[in-house]
Amino acid sequence: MSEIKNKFFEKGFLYPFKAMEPGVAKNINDEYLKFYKNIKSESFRIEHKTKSHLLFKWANMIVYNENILKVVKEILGNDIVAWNSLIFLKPPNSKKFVSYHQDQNYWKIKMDKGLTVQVALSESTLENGCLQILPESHKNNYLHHDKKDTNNLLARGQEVKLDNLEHKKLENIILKPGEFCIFHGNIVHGSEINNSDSHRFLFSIRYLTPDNKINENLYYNYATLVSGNDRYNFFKKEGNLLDVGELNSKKLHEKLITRQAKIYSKIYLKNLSFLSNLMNIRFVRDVVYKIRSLVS
Ligand SMILES: O=C(O)CCC(=O)C(=O)O
Ligand SMILES: [Fe+2]
Repeated sequence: MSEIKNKFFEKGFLYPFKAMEPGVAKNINDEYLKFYKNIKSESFRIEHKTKSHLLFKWANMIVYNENILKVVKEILGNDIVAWNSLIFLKPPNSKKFVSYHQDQNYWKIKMDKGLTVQVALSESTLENGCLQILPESHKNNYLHHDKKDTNNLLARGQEVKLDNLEHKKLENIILKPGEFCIFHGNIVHGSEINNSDSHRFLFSIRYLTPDNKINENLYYNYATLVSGNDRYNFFKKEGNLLDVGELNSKKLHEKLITRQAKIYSKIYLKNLSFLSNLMNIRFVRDVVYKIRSLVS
């Protein structure tokens, strides 16, 4: 086993690696914040943060980034799909946080066959609520509760309760713009609020091996093949945004996100779950998202 792979499976995460020059990250950050401030639609403000590689050239470029894929290949092998990509944005001095959780609990993927790469597009510091990871926690399965809080960046609000000792063991993943961290699909992680005067902008990519079968009752099973071959064809393939064109890619995004919103509204809206059949109407999603965020 390679040194990197050994360390990764021992600790459950590794960092920092360099994806791009700080200046490139800074440009993406500045362009994105301009775009973000101009979003008028409540639903789009939420929906563009999931499967973002189907919408933005910068996000598409990052999922194919050679420096990132080089590290991911060491761990997952040569055949890799990017199944999801997510923007985790915390506005300056906001109460937004991420409850401590394990990701793959919900995806139902194979153990050791999926990981997240989280790229810092802004500084990621203690003050602005950087990612925190509980070392070696990927070796155990923790019980999750629902933490319903509108400030939780996780749509479902899933949470693992950590004791004092576990809290002390949390490692702060401090990154400079352009750097990234990789973490195991089963590791406990989360983050605190942003106490700084700037946005905290992190971008997470879920890389999986193509032999995974995603939990289709809960998620989309579309993915982008970013390296090698897919001999299984469990995932429907997304075309590269640059090849299929922005309009087609945006249409696919809308289709997948609408289905996702329908699924989540059935589960999480309880008394209002009748709205799930209307979630293909943007106005309905605008209203529903005001009540509860339903996608990431
Ligand atoms: O950005 C954060 O603070 C949390 C990110 C996260 O939960 C994830 O990428 O799975
Ligand atoms: Fe997560």
